[in-house]
Amino acid sequence: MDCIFCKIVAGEIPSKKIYEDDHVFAFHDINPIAPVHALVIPKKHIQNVLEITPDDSETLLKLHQGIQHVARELGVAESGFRVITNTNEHGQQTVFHLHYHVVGGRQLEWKM
Ligand code: D5M
Repeated sequence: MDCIFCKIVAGEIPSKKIYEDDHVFAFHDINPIAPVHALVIPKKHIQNVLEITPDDSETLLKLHQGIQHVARELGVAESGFRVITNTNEHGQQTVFHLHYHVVGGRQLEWKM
């Protein structure tokens, strides 16, 4: 499958890894929008939130535990951070492998 994030999980494309377990891979975004900008992804290829099924319940829990780990590891758990998953065209999704952006390290605003 020609998916850049599957290739990162497989180690075929280099990444700055933060965390990995049996279900989840986390790494620094190549184009950060804040001092902390990580991506937390399932190892399983899921296109986006619209494709999550009940079979993915364990993966979803592990993804959220991965987010917790990344937030603590990168020092933003106390100060706060934002979790974003862009979906399809209006959401400006560019990589069609489910991923959660973990963004923080500065005061964020809520403007679109
Ligand atoms: O976000 C896709 C995100 O993926 C975007 O912020 C850039 C990031 N990206 C793309 N390629 C790489 C590699 N090779 N390493 C790290 N980060 C990467 P979206 O929500 O789909 O717009």
